[in-house]
Amino acid sequence: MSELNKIALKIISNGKGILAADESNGTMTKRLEAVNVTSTPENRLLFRETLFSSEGLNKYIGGVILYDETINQTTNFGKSIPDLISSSGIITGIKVDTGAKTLANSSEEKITEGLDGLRERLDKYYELGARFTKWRGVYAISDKNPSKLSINSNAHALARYSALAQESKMVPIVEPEVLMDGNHSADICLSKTSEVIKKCFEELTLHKVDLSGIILKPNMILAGSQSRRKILSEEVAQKTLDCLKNSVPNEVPGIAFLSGGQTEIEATENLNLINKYNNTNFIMTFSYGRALQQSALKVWSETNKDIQKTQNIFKHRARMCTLAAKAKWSIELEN
Ligand code: 5MM
Repeated sequence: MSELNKIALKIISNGKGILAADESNGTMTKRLEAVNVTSTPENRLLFRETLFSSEGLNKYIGGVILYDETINQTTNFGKSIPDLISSSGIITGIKVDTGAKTLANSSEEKITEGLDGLRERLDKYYELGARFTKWRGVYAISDKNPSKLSINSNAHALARYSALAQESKMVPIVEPEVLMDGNHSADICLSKTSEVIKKCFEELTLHKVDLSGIILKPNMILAGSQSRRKILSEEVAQKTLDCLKNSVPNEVPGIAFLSGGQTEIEATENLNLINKYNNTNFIMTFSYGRALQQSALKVWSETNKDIQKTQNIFKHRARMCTLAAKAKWSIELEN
């Protein structure tokens, strides 16, 4: 078993998942302002520090993905954030892309940037304590998109990033996110997502990436958020499994889904059913941002930043997701 494979398994085994707390400052500002909190470095740190110091979090969370600002911050008790995370037995991860920019010659689409100087940045993050990394390619569905150009160029970037991350002894999370926005059907989402994931693995293979030392972070197969042809959770699970069975090589140890704008309960229920019907060798778990933090952020803002209440809500969500990753969740447990 390679070192990278061991790290990947440590992050996602036994129902554990990943907390995606890697919102860039722009996104975090939107999240904080939505609950009437001013987005300052201190407030961003305070909320995240509250989550990361929740007692017993390591029963549910195997890895936390940070943003560059956070990995360089020190808690109000004088501990560095990576030290706080590793002292509770959780592995520190870091988002290393620098964001999705307009793709030349396909102006409605995005290409994720961040390859220039990446090798040097990776070394710095390893020194700070990171042992896994994340890069997100983003694809929107419309009549003609995602185009071949965006599928090929984002897959190429994901592969070059992954090879560099592994060279620096860190596990790459490969995140090709086909967005929920739009009125497309679930079947269109299935065919586009399959095409995107297959191209990613073609490029990862070409770039000699060790597939046993990555984690795939895909979207689930859903109808577009403006579609009137919504499908039931059972179908979401079956279509998601069909997609992954046909597009992900067997060497990949695990798949950690993004929530992508689903509600907390939807993201939990769908993951539970995916695990109930899982007929693959892949570990199927979560790498949620909004579906782990939304209620906690609301309570934090409404209770004048009450640490205990915020941690209780957050740990409840993390526990529910862990139960879903073991196919042991039910709606009754929510109360
Ligand atoms: C946490 O949000 C990440 C994106 O942040 P920026 O857009 O600010 O760079 C995102 O990549 C996230 O990790 C995944 O999309 C999963 O988050 P959700 O909320 O979709 O589960």
